[in-house]
Amino acid sequence: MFDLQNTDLTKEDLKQMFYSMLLGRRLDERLWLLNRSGQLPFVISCQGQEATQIGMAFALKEGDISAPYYRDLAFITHLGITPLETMMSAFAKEGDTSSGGKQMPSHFSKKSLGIMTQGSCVATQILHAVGASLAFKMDGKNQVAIATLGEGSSNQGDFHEGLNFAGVHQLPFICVIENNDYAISVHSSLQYAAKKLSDRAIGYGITGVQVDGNNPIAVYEVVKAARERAIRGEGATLIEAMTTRLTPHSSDDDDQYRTEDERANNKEKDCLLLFKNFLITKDILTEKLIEEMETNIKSIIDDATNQAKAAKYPEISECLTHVYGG
Ligand SMILES: Cc1ncc(C[n+]2csc(CCOP(=O)(O)OP(=O)(O)O)c2C)c(N)n1
Ligand SMILES: [Mg+2]
Repeated sequence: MFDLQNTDLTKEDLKQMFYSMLLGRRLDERLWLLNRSGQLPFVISCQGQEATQIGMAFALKEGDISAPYYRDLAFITHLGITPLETMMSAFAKEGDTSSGGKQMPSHFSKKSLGIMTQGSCVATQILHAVGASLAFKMDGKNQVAIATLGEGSSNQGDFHEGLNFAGVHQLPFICVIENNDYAISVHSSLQYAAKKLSDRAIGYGITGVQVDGNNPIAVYEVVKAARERAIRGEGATLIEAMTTRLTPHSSDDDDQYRTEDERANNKEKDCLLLFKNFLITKDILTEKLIEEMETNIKSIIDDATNQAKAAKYPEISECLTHVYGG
């Protein structure tokens, strides 16, 4: 399933890809441990979607704008939101760079990294990112805006409006659907009747591509090609990455709507294990190197956890800063 012939990724890049996927996974796992031991109120996971997220992160360039969704922990960590900042957000501490400890966790944003602020209503980020791509076009900048969302969210009106507008104006915009087959408990067979969501691109007059979301190299290649088309003035791309959600929807979901068999089969589709085995077969990774990565990552996550636990909560007087109400 992995193809090294048609990629410009070097062995070092592939190692770095694996490291970023591993960091995302271990950080996510730590958040669950903290939740299950009663220390954190809420977790929503990237587990199973790291290959898609790191593939697309590798294809972006400095100055691009991204509007991620709540599952994109591996993506935003690779872009530069640190594990410490993630922990500050999870513990609702003042040092949370997304909201100063006020927003729910996983509403990622950081201005200096071009990561737009996001709301909780799914698919609204499409409109924001399309707006950013319009600004890039008007300013004559060689940059793209990228938005991600789940397949369930792609049935919202905002998705249609955003992609239609991007198609009409040939904007440098990339939309990545992380299709994990579920919208909370609702299976994709009850979400849409289309064979492929990427086919919706035809209706917007843009390019549509479906890709194996368990393969970071393939995702990198399609996002890189989409970026190059956008920079050449050839408009937007809709990418549908087929992934697997390895956890329940969130820490408040018990996942009982999936059978034991389905959950067991999902483990065989774990992108981290598939990529690891491939890189070992190709002598790009060794068990020793993976051990070193694990040790390094554990120490980064331990430090982030301890520092965030010890950090200050925001002042009560800050409660309504940047909060708007009708
Ligand atoms: C407009 C809107 N409707 C409903 C919700 C509640 N909600 C949050 S996540 C979610 C499921 C989204 O599923 P999908 O888009 O497939 O993303 P996934 O969680 O599977 O990655 C829903 C219904 C919401 N946040 N916003
Ligand atoms: Mg989904």
